[in-house]
Amino acid sequence: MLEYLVPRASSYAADIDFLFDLITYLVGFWFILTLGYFFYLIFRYRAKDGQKAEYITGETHKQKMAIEIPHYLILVCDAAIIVFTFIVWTDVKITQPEPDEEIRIVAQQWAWSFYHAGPDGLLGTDDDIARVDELHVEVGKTYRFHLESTDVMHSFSVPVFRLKQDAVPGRVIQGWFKPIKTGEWDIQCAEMCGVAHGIMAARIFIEDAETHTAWVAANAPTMVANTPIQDGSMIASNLSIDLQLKEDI
Ligand SMILES: [Cu+2]
Repeated sequence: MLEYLVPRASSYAADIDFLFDLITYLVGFWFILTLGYFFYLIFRYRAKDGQKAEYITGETHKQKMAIEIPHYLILVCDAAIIVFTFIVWTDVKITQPEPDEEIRIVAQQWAWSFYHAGPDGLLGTDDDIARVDELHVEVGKTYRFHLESTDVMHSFSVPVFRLKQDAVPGRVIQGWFKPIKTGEWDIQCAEMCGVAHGIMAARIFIEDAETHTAWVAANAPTMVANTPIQDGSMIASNLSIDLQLKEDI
């Protein structure tokens, strides 16, 4: 159902959806069972002609068991959720697979700057392609991103990836994703970051190898600044910025 509402476009999207499903089914099962039992008891022990509604103290062995057995079963369900969450968390957030390419993402009030590696496939070189609110990636490649913020806390959210990562001023946070489906999708800021937070959106373009290579070739900067910019207000580390970004801003 989640896939029907929001497609899965990353290698780990199905794992995240599995956790949502697991929690929904387990909580839903106990919710229906508990309320069903609750209303059954209300009906069963209600007041009738010549008989008062029964008051149960819950002190007999049988009554205690009716509480304790479901209690322990729910703890088992909790443990299952924790185990599966730990496995998925380790895969998505702890393990950092060897990337095919790297991307630098800079959040600011209220836009996203994306620095693509360019034709040489290396980030931080003169042929990097910088774009505002536009991220281009190739399907099937593993990407490591370096996420920064220049002002307040933001959150890099790509719903089709089931990816959400806070951007924290003063830190460079690494993460990864592997797109598995071509298309054009939303990127959102998922952290209240000021008056224009609601319109801090961008687009991700997941392209096949041919389209992506053509995009890189067509957009690689011809004139670049040779000296890394040291201005800490916009660029937190010593990566170069091309002229295209200045035009875009
Ligand atoms: Cu934001």
